[in-house]
Amino acid sequence: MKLYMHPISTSSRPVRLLIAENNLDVEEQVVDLMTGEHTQDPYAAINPNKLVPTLEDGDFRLTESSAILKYLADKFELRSYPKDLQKRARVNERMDWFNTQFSREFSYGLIYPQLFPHHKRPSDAVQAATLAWGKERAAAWLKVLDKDIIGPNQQYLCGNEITIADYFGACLITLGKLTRCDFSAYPNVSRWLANMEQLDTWDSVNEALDGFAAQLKDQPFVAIGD
Ligand SMILES: N[C@@H](CCC(=O)N[C@@H](CS)C(=O)NCC(=O)O)C(=O)O
Repeated sequence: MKLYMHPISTSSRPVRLLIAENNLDVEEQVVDLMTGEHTQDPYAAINPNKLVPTLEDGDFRLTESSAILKYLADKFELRSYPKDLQKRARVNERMDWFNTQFSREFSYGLIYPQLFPHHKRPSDAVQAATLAWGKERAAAWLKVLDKDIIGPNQQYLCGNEITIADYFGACLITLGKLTRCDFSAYPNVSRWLANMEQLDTWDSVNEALDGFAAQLKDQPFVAIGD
C-alpha cells in the first residue's frame, strides 16, 4: 500500500499520524506541492483533483483523507474506529463536523486565503471581508467544540478513547499554528490538543508543519485569539 502525501498538508498529516501510531505497513511517497508536482502527470492522472493525499492499495485508489482514515482503520481492524453502530456513528459525525462546517470557515475562510495565492481574494476589500467572516464563524464553531463536543469531562472527541476523529480534527485545527492562532480562550480544546500532542509520533509527524510555522513567524496574519 502506498500513500501519496505532503508532510505539511493538513489532509495528509492525520493519515500519516494513524500510520505512524499504529506502525501500519504503508509506504509513503512525497508529492511536492511547492513545485506543483501535484498538478502534473503522473500524479494528476492518479488523483484528478490534483490534491493530496491519495492512497493506493493494489489497483484500488482512494482520495479524501476522511475516507482514507476509515479505510485504513477497517483494513487493519483498529480500535480507533469502533464497530459498534452508535459509537461508529458518533465518530463519523465528528469527522463530518470538522470536514464541513468547521473546515469551511476555519481553513477555507480564514487561513487558506492568507497562505495560498490561489485562495487569495481578488481585492483587499473582499479579502478583508472574507477573513472577518471566516474568523467570526470559526470562533463560533470553536465555542461549540469546546463546550458541547468536548466539554469538561472528556479526554477526546468521542469520549475517553482516542478515535480516528481525533487524528482528523487535531491535524485540521493545528493548521492554525501557521497563522499563530491562539486557542487559550477554549480550555477544553486546548486540553484535548495537549492530549494529542502526547502521542509518541505527534512531533515527528508534525515536524514539517512546525518548520513551516517558524518560516512564517514574522508575517502578519488575522488569527483566532488576536
Ligand atoms: N478534502 C480533501 C482535501 C485535500 C486538500 O485540500 N489537500 C491540499 C493539501 S492539505 C492540497 O493538496 N492542496 C494543493 C493545492 O491546493 O494546490 C481531503 O480531505 O483529502
